[in-house]
Amino acid sequence: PGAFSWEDPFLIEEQLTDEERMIRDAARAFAEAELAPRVIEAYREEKTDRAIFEKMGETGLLGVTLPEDYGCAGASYVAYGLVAREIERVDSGYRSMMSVQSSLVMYPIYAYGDESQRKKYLPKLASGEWVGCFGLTEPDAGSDPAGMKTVAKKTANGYVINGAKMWISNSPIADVFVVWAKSEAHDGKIRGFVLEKGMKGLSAPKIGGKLSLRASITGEIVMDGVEVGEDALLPNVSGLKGPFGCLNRARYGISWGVMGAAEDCWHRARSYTLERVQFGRPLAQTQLVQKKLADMQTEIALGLQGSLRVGRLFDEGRVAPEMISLVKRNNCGKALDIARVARDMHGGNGIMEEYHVMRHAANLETVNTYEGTHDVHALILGRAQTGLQAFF
Ligand code: TGC
Ligand code: FAD
Repeated sequence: PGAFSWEDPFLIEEQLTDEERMIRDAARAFAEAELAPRVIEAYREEKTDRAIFEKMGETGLLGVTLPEDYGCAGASYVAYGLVAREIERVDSGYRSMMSVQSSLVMYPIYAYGDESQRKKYLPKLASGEWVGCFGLTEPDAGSDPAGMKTVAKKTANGYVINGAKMWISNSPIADVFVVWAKSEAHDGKIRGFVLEKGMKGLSAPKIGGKLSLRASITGEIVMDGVEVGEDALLPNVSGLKGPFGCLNRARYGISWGVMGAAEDCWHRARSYTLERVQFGRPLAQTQLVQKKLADMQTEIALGLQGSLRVGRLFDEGRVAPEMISLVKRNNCGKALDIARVARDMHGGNGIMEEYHVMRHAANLETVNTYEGTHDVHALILGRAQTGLQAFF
């Protein structure tokens, strides 16, 4: 019989290439050295340090799937998932900073931009010198982004943009804003625009008071008659498939990321219950605790194997958006359950910051909601198997 590894039941490790393991190890070393030591304070004080982007850039963790010509690693989607898993093992907010920059800002500039836009933005975003954000959601258009009100009107030399975006990761510290608007000059179709910090009429106030994802700054984007040239338009995509093309990548990365947070909770719950003695025996020697640990192990092993399969299909050009909905939805929901149970298994200590599990649980509430809520992904999967759309 084969050997059983409790931490890696399906031997995921063996299914990775040498390059993927190398990138994963670099991400893990970075997360342990640079992120773990600062996370408790960053979360408590709601503090986002933009130097983290430069450090991520130095380590080669930004835009890992994009070509080396633009200062990126040219690595696989599996490698991208592994990076998300290592960073989110420390905190979902740090993974959020990385995935917005990589999938929601660099990817659309690469995939939908022209060569001069790629050359202008990608190297500085890859190095972390510039921070990017992605504006799709609005106060009145969340799950239904087709309902957005932001408009771009044609001017003699370009466009004037009016509107407001809500819940935008990184926006208060962003240099580059990828914003989606209905363009009157393109039959009211949704088009992407790249705005820059300092443009007249552009502001990005911080949203304070979040009880989740506190290490990642979130803000609005207010566009009050922002005038841009024709060169701000992303020329190569039109319609909702533009932002969704980016979201496919970010959602896929999240499916790996949340498994990292879940693994951290599982390992902490295991260590804690092995050490904590009640009724004369370690908590880990009770049937209820072992069932909880077995459930965590099972869901994480299945979740990682699913994401790996979707990653391989991504790299082969055979991924379907519904596959991504399946792993995003399931892994987020399972990670949230695991974090809540791990919190419970720590007893009173579970509410304390130094035990980390409550922070993960609070973060995962956001991750279960953004990039398509748990229920919205159920509706996408329901539509795909019944042919009936139940959104409205
Ligand atoms: P629907 O009619 O289904 O589609 C409209 C057009 O879009 C195309 N499309 C896709 N293309 C590529 N990939 C996908 N996943 C696609 N999904 C749809 C579709 O083919 C169609 O194209 P065309 O050319 O025929 O026009 O659109 P709908 O309006 O019925 O959509 C419904 C629904 C619910 C599926 C969709 O709107 C949805 O997924 N809503 C969730 C919204 C969302 O995910 N927002 C995310 C905001 S960004 C964010 O949260 C970042 S947080 C990041 C962080 O901090 O880490
Ligand atoms: P709503 O769409 O109003 O949904 C509320 C509830 O109704 C949910 O439970 C939902 O599942 C349910 N619901 C909605 N429609 C249906 C239906 N048809 N049938 C049944 N139930 C339904 N957006 C960006 O564009 N860029 C970002 O960088 C970004 N970062 C974010 C960071 C944070 C911290 C947060 C919290 C959000 C972020 N978002 C971002 C926004 C995020 O994508 C939205 O919050 C999300 O898409 C849900 O939209 P909503 O909040 O308007 O909720």
